[in-house]
Formats: sequence, structure tokens, C-alpha cells
Amino acid sequence: MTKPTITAFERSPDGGRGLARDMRVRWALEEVGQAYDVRLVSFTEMKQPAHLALHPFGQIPTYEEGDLALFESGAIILHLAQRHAGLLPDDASARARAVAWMLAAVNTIEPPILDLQVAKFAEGDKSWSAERLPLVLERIRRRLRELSARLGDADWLDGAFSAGDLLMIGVLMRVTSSGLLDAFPNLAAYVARGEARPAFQRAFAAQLAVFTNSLRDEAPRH
Ligand code: GTB
Repeated sequence: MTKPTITAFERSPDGGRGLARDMRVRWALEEVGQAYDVRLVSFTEMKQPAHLALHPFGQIPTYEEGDLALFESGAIILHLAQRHAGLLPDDASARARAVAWMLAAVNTIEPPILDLQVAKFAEGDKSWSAERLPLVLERIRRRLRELSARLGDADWLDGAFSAGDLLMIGVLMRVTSSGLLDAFPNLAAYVARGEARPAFQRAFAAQLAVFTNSLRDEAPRH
């Protein structure tokens, strides 16, 4: 495989906490042992024609491998999982179930979590915001309850670790700091189990280094 290039924030607003979606792509690349390059983009560059040709919505991450260009973190991870061993089971039915978990992560669990970010950061100053917030939180709790019940005391969602777990943990990471996982110790342990994987650690360190370097580059010189 041609060494792929992904895009990531030149300076992530999350301060290097691994919450931007290049993190999950880096993690998948590390899991399958595929070396990659990173092109850092600013918010301005993301909206310029060169980047829009790669990503119609002017976002990160993107993925370039030879003449293949992809956007959408889920699609990039599915591509990697299909091209390499290690992220999808060989058995066709188990593979289909793992893909179902990938879609459940981005299609069922992530939307209410994104809604919380919108409620807090984009709508926090609206007169109706305080009234809406509990509804948004309850929609997340409902999904966490359901997911927690299904996971039970298993390590991973369906047998061995798969791209379904990678995406699900990538999504759940976005609510760990809010305390929403505290009521679901098995989900908190599930996220911690994912974060303990060596591939996660390498990916996390790489994205943190980008943030740390961006601070250093900006530091006043004496
Ligand atoms: N569905 C797409 C995917 O999965 O790839 C969504 C891509 C997306 O939302 N990208 C965001 C982006 O480029 C970065 S990850 N935003 C810039 C823009 O739209 O102009 C979302 C994100 C951003 C910041 C934090 N944070 O600071 O905590 C967390 C997550």
C-alpha cells in the first residue's frame, strides 16, 4: 500500500486530548501497523479549494493513498479494516456485525453526543438553553444505558476487538470528561481498555505532539 497521508488540525481546539476525529484514524492506522504522513491544516486552509477538493464539507480528517482520496472517519477506518488484517473478523457474519457496530457508533451513539456539544457551545446563550439541556443529556443517557446493557461484562462488543470497538470508544471518549460514563462502570472500563492498547497510546502521543509543537512554535522568543 502507498504510504497514506491524513489531515489533522494544525492546532486542535481540544488541546491535544485526542477528541478530534483524526485520532480515531491514527488509532486504526496504528492498529494495522500502517505508517502514515500527516498534513496539518488551519481552519482557513480547510475552507480553501485545495482542501475542499478532498473534503466537500471543508473538515478533517481526510485520507490520501495514491490516487484514492477519502473523507469521513468511519469510511476511512472501514477502508483500512478491509485492506489490512486485525480490525475485522474473517468470518463473514462476524464481519457484518462488526460493521454494524461501526455504524452504530457514528449513527446512533455519536449524534446525541454531538447534540450536547451544540447545546453547550453553540446554543448555550439562548433563552431556552437551560430547558433543553436536560433533554439532550437524557437522550445520551438512554443510549449509554442500552449500550451498557449490551456490553455487559464482555471486554469488547462482539468477540475480539474490532473496528466497531475502535469507533465506539472513539465516540465515547467525547463524554468521559462530562462524567456521563460514571453511572456506567462497564462503559468507563471499556473506554479505558481501548485507551490502554499500545496502538491507541502511539496514536494519542502523535496527536498530542502536534498540539505541543504548535504551542512551542508560538512561544515568544527572547
Ligand atoms: N462526520 C465527519 C467524520 O467523521 O469525519 C465529521 C468530521 C468533523 O466533524 N471534523 C471536524 C472539523 O473538521 C473536526 S473533528 N471541524 C472543522 C469545521 O467543521 O470547520 C470534531 C471535533 C472538533 C473539535 C473538538 N474539540 O475541540 O474537542 C472535538 C471534535
